[in-house]
Amino acid sequence: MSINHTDAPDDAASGTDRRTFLKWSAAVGGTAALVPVVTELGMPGSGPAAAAAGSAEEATFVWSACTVNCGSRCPVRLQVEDGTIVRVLPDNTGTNEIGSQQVRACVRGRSIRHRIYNPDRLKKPMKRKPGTKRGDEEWETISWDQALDEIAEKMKDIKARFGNEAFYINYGTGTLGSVMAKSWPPDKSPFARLMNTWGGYLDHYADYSTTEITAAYPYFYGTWVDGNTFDDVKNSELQVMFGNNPLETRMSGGGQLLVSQQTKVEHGVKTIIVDPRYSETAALLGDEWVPLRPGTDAALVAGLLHVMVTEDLHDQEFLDKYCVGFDEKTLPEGAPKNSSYRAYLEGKGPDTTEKTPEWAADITGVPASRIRQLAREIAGAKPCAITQGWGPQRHANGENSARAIFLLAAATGNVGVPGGGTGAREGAQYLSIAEPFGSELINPSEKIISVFGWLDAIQYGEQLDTFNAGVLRKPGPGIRDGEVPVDEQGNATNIRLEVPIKMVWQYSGNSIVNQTGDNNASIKILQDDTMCELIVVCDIQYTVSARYADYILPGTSTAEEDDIHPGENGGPMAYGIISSQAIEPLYECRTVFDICTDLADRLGTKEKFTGGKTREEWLREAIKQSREIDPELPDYDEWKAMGIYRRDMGPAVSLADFRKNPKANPLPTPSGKIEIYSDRLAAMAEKWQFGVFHEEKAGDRLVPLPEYVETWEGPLETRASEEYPFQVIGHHFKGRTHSSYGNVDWLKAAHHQTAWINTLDAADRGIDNGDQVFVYNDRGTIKLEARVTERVMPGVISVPQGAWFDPKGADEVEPPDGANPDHPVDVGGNTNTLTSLHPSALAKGNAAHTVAANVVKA
Ligand SMILES: Nc1nc2c(c(=O)[nH]1)N[C@H]1C(S)=C(S)[C@@H](COP(=O)(O)OP(=O)(O)OC[C@H]3O[C@@H](n4cnc5c(=O)[nH]c(N)nc54)[C@H](O)[C@@H]3O)O[C@H]1N2
Ligand SMILES: Nc1nc2c(c(=O)[nH]1)N[C@H]1C(S)=C(S)[C@@H](COP(=O)(O)OP(=O)(O)OC[C@H]3O[C@@H](n4cnc5c(=O)[nH]c(N)nc54)[C@H](O)[C@@H]3O)O[C@H]1N2
Ligand code: SF4
Ligand SMILES: [Mo]
Repeated sequence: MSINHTDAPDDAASGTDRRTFLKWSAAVGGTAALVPVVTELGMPGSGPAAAAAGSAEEATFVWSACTVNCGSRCPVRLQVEDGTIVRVLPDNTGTNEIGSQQVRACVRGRSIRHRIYNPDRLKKPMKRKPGTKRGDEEWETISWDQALDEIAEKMKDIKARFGNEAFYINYGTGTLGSVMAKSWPPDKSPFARLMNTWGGYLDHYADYSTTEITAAYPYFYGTWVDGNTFDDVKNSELQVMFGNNPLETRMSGGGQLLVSQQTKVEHGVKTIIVDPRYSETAALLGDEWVPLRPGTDAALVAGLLHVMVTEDLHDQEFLDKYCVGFDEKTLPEGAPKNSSYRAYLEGKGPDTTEKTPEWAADITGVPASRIRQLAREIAGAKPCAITQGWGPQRHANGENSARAIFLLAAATGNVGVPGGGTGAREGAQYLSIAEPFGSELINPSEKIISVFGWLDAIQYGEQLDTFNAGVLRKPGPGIRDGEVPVDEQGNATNIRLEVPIKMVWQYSGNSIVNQTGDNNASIKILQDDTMCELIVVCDIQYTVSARYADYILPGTSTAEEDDIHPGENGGPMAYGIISSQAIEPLYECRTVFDICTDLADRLGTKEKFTGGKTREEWLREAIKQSREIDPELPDYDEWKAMGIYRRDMGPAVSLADFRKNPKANPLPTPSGKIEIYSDRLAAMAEKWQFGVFHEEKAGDRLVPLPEYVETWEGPLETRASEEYPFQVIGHHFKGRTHSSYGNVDWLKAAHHQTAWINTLDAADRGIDNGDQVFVYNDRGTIKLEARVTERVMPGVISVPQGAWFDPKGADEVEPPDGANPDHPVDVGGNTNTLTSLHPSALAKGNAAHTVAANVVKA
């Protein structure tokens, strides 16, 4: 077998001997500096020549990968000495050219050794001590046999009393970049396969990244569509990015960071960033920054289109031919008079307000003169690349922000042409990698809940239905992701849950507490173990979520197993990585495949679960099946020896076929066209119920147009509030991938957790850069360092999301005057101590960037 590492143990499966155990203990016990660290600055040669020539050097390294969910995917070369990883090096193959680019790991991947050998690594199975509460953190260390016996018994009992839809796989993306260790999508994960052998489970739709936009898509484009790839911006006259920050959120050297930046360097296309924050992308790619209040993109778009329509700068021909509902004449049959977008702009709609630039300026904070200038510039640039990141949609009105930005691309005729785009996030090319292990067995349960609805499903179970909580049917023939099913007359149909969630399985995710929303409220729901009876966390670190588990199962990291990793977001370059096991599993850690196999054994479905294959045989089967679809792919052994395989597939222009011939290539909307006015949303608005599980608030309504909807804790509410006058957003941050890498010493030292606050706001409150501040609202209080900066607009605070929740009682840290004294102070500075469990209107999604709060000096 031609694998390229000589140091990986031959007896990898045989467990831990005492000698290597001691070495690991030294490496993780806060004494990592004892491990020889070779300087990583003098990088060995790069490029294809070095790769071909450097076989002696190569033999020292094992190809592994960073699999966390940062929207990129990187190979790392691990130098292993005597069973220990001593050094981490990035990809040294590929070139500097877009299309064959070197996929260099970012600062996080380069510090992966500190995550693998972290003092927080889980070592043995643990059980919550009887008589203690979830979160008390009193544990008994138990054997694997005891853990799996007890979990299996409890599962059988829950199944007997409630059936299979009482089992839920919680959101978790820590290993979404793998095939056999896959944590997302949940239906392709090993525990899903196990549940599919045993009667199924309750699944969820969408994800915490994109809930609102996922629900918006069916009602605009009919289905998910990407934007054009970033390299296609070379064909643009202008690039406008709404809340899109690839330089921080796609940080692989082979990812969109490289593609967007290199395209800018080579072609110099003017780039405008619309973001409340002067992001890394604004700093390094942008020529101009347009700061706006969070959650107001739809108002800005209305102001821009008002100017364009008034000055006849928009693309009326495109709207007439390809779209429904911009004008009265293209409204669907039965739509009320004055329900078109034009009527909305002109103030003829129900709100009777003209959407002048002055109107938009008041809401967005962007001056009217700037809106006029921007409208003329965007309309005059033929073509213009308009993209959005997912910050604008992770809001209480995010479905509408997403549709509004799509609309801007459509109304300027930029959809489906080179240099243009759909207004969605940039696209990328992918290899087709088959995943037979994850996709072969089907979940018999048809019902799915919103990814954010699981805490409601624990509390209210059988009361949840389509209209009050967004319970949907699994996508399949005729049902698109995120879409409400309709009957033969086209009316939305209602689906109801039958039982509450009784078991939560959390694998490779930190979304029990920390990543979901409202930490204090979530904990309260979870601490009542008569509701959710069983919580099992399988991870590699003792995470915040693990604190609230009943059983903790220590898993293996990517370095401790072989796997396949489909590449992500390489722009025109598709790629994939096959990683090799570099070290033996640490402590008593086991692969999730082995864990689920032994659990399946106890549930009587082992044969079905393994399908008669070992983990490695499944990996080989995946590549074998992939090669049946795409014979050019290397075979398993060849690929494993190379580590990374790449292919230049060229730029992608989204919806080019539709643009060329809309009759032959209709969109999957009922009209076959782009639906600016959605009659399905109009019909659903009549049936949708609010206020059943969460108090009804401003913004709880469905609207057929992509209009601006003012919401709870939106810009107008905060502006008028003395109690909570700030809008708090939580950007994705280079110091972590969510909470992953959040416990790495190097990264914590390099990237402090800070609250960004504008210089003027700070001066008003006597806050200096580096001061400790409290940020609080009625749901919670965080304490962290202030970063006083002009890089965030006044009235907005940005706290990087994903920090580890670290609550301290009043005896340790006294909360500030005005804060809710019932809550502890989170000195970790986790954004979800402040966010709400109130879902967005259509998606029932996490409105993570919609938060009102106050800030005071500590
Ligand atoms: N306030 C706020 N909240 C948010 C967001 C926001 O913008 N604001 N963003 C949301 C988004 S977009 C997302 S995607 C979610 C992400 O939420 P999660 O998917 O929960 O992400 P992580 O916190 O990274 O959790 C990943 C877990 O995987 C584990 N892991 C990492 N590597 C390995 C491995 O090799 N093996 C195993 N077995 N486990 C591993 C890590 O230890 C970690 O506990 O957060 C959401 N939460
Ligand atoms: N380094 C790093 N990279 C990551 C992640 C990470 O945790 N760390 N997470 C990954 C994951 S899972 C995801 S889903 C993506 C997330 O990618 P995004 O969702 O695009 O990231 P965010 O930081 O939430 O938002 C992007 C930008 O939108 C801005 N923004 C917030 N609200 C608004 C608004 O209302 N309007 C406008 N115009 N802008 C707004 C923010 O200031 C931010 O600069 O990132 C991925 N990449
Ligand atoms: S965090 Fe993302 S960009 Fe950084 S090394 Fe890992 S996969 Fe690559
Ligand atoms: Mo995400």
